[in-house]
Amino acid sequence: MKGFDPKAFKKGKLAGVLGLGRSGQSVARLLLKKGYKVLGSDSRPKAELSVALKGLPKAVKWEWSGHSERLLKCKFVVKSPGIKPDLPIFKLLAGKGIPVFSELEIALAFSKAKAVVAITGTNGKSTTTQLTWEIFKAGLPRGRAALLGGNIGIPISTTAPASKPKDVLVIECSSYQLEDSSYFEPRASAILNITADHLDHHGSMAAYLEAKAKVFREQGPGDACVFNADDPTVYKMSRQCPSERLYFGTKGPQIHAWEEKGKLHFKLPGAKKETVLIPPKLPGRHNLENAMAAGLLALARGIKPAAISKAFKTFKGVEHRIEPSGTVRGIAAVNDSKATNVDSTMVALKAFEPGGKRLLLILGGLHKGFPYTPLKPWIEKTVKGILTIGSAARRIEEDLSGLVPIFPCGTIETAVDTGLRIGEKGDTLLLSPACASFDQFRDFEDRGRRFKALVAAAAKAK
Ligand code: UMA
Ligand code: ADP
Repeated sequence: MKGFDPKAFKKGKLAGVLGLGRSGQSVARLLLKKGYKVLGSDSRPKAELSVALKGLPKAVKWEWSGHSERLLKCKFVVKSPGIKPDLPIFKLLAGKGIPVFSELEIALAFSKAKAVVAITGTNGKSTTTQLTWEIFKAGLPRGRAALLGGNIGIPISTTAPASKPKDVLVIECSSYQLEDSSYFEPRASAILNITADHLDHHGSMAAYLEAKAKVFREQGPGDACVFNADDPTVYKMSRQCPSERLYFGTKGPQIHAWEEKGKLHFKLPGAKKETVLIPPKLPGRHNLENAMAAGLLALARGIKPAAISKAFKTFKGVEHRIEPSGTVRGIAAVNDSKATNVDSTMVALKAFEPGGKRLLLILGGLHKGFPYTPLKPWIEKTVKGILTIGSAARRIEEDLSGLVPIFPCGTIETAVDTGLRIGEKGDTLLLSPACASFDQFRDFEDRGRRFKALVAAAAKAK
């Protein structure tokens, strides 16, 4: 089936919504508005869910503490991205021939705007999506809007249905959302990088890669996909891409965006001249890559270089991504709470390499199953002390022992306190934990805000 077709499912029929988090609630509202009866289903207990669903229209019926066979009465079901695909309910639904769609597919089926720009990758999605959105906002002619949504935290089923036909949807796509989509055809897309992540959800690296590839699988002539040529996995994948391939990376004959002496150069296939732009003022090579990807997406859709340049100039980055968070007694605090895997922490350490060995690094949280040893060379170059927190602490201490002093702190409160106590003027206290946050915090945003609040309190108290 080519995605969700509203004509195939008449109004008044029962639609199931599996998972009533942000995307589930948003899509439930949308389906209700479009005339369907809606049955929501969530694994949380009744008491907790009642609070979470307070604002949901009464017409949306819901069940709690699991997904029952009531769902088999539905004509179709929408799956929330975080729900694992191997739950028994999916077998039962398949057995009855009840199709399961992603929230993304439902949102796009009811979107008037059909032009989609989609960004995926293991790291850098939110930063690149936000920057791309800002470029399109600056570059689209009057009367055409750029709308932001997806994994960035704004369900696309909230944004897309309000669009006008000539608007552009800029969507951050997670591997979960892509995996769940049977049909997705963005006009322009990007794969920023790929390293092992979320394998507990997808089951294997092959399944993770296949999910990511959906960002270009259904594209055709006139469409484009942007790839990181320096990432061997991404480059290999690009060979399967049926649309125009645009590459960013180290300067070379096949490269359409590269960095040279601090400036970004762009040259699309067939272009006579290079476009040379000053990148956003953000730390690290990774942010140059994000800017190259965003620039290529914009140029591929006909946005003028002046608009890209304007957005580059004003872009301040996204909260919780190597975010400067104040100074206490000459020690700079930096919040990189979004570094939820080893790879993104490595990227942060690389960004601090020019500063030498001045980092006090807070590591830890919920262990994701991968070793911390790949951090070793970067720790040796940039870190003077490690402060561990959370349930992953023991594993981190084992993996990284013998390099630099390690201070087991347990909580973020103790880590900030210790870091500021042992640090000297000119050092940086960096929260870049390489772990998920769920053992001690609601999510990475909660962790980042807590860190910033502790630093602010220490600054006040000094
Ligand atoms: N639930 C069930 N059954 C289960 C498991 C969960 O009913 O077996 C319920 C939970 O009780 C909860 C709901 O499902 O009520 C949660 O659904 P969800 O995990 O799909 O999360 P949402 O709140 O809908 O948020 C999702 C994205 N979350 C995930 O993919 C995990 C958000 O990305 C996204 O911003 C939002 O949709 C809007 O599009 C967050 C994320 O962590 C930021 N993404 C991952 C990442 O970036 O690494 C992929
Ligand atoms: P995502 O949405 O994919 O998680 P973010 O933009 O939120 O990406 O950044 C997540 C983490 O990865 C942050 O710690 C950030 O500093 C780091 N990061 C950002 N861009 C890149 C990149 N291109 N490559 C690797 N890491 C990156």
